[in-house]
Amino acid sequence: MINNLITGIMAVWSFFANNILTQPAYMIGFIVLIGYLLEKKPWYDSLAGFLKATIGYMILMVGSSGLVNGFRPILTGLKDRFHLTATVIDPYFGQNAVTDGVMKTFGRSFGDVMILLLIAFVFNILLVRFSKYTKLRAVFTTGNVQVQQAATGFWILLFAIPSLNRIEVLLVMGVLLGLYWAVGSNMTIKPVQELTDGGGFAVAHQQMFGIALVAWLSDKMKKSNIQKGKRSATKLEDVSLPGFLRIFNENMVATAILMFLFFGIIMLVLGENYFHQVFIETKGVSGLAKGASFFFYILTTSLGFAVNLAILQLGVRTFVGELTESFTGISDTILPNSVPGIDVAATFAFGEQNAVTIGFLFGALGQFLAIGALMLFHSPTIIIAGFIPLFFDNAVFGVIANNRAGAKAAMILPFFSGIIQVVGAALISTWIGMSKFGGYLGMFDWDTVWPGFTVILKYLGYVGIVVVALILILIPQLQYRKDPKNYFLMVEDYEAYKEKTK
Ligand code: ASC
Repeated sequence: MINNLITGIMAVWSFFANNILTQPAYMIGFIVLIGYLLEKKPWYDSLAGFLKATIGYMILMVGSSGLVNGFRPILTGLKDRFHLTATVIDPYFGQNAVTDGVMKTFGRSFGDVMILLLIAFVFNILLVRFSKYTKLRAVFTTGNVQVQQAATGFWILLFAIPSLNRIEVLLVMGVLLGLYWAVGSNMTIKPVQELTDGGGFAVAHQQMFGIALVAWLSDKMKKSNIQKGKRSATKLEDVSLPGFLRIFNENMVATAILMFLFFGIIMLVLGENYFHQVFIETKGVSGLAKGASFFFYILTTSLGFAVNLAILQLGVRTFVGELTESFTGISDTILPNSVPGIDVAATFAFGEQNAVTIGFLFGALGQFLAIGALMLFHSPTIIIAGFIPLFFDNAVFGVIANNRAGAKAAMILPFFSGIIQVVGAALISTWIGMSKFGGYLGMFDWDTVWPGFTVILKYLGYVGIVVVALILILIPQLQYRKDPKNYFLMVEDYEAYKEKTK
């Protein structure tokens, strides 16, 4: 009887997880639908909202996967072209490395992802349901990255405390991940609300502590500028370029020129022949056909960056309004004082567009310097820059830094982030033994915060689990204590919040 019940629950959950949770477009669509139904909107308006939100999110994914599919092969091409044994930092490579290596390394297989997601997701919702005590205000809805994080978290836990049995691993990881999702996305609320002028969402992705850190450092930079008697720092949008450089003020033009230079150089280094080879290997799906112009191939590829960015932003504009409006249905009833946490790419439609490009390029500069240093010092693990950490982490850091402290911060902070990503990923992936399997998740929090947790778990064992959980539980309490009066107002009514904190 009980067994049947559990099987039934798991079947329903698997259906939900496979078709909705890990397909964030539907996840966001259904959140909008439920929100409108709770607001008692007519069914046809609710349906329209569901469709608009789902389609908008799908458009966002077209842009974001267009970027990833177009530019990931160019970066990983460096590995093939120069026959390097290297670890690629990319969430999908990281997930494959777990699938491939976890049996060989620990004699375990990772078959319980869905159960782990269930525990973590439900725990996240409960933490927000009891926001009065937990001070947590955001629900993580980005299912595609939840799976990647669950896989890497599974590896980290087995590495740190190998004596845990199957059920214990699931429970411990479920609680720690659920806490990380709730606490991390909660930390992004203030910078994201300020960036979007009350957009009513948080970031639920892989650089949430990074966003909070960048916001904090930007504010420090701004303050020290003001103390030094300078006016507040110039934002990218206010930089007035002289003469012909004016064309860089136009975001599409700036992106096109900068990406042409950036990817043009890398593609020249890879060489025309390399792309002919790709053409043959992929049976013409990508790469350069014999006889076609290499110059125009480079141009088309580079312009594709601006194209995909524009698509991505259109997607965000399509769904964000629906999400903001409908979510009050949820935050007025079942989850008071809450916002949805969504894909980081949503932030790229706000603030200064050139900050996206600047963040990416300065992150790349930092990463390439750090990779050069790894080679110079004969590091046992060489890292290959993956497009996803390079772009999605550093672009949001650029946007947030520019929004709070201006152009200089939008260059300096992503630059250091690039260095940290490479060094952090090299250290952690070597230590826990993932580098051997060719990939590591490599996003900012997983190069900084999670390595820190790994040290605690490895050296304190069971006590370490409690310590990590306590650290996470404490963070929102400290945030709350800094401004108890406005802490919840910031998500309940942003206009009123602005009035009161002016
Ligand atoms: C990730 C990941 C992706 C992208 C995408 C960005 O971490 O796994 O597919 O970033 O979410 O829009």
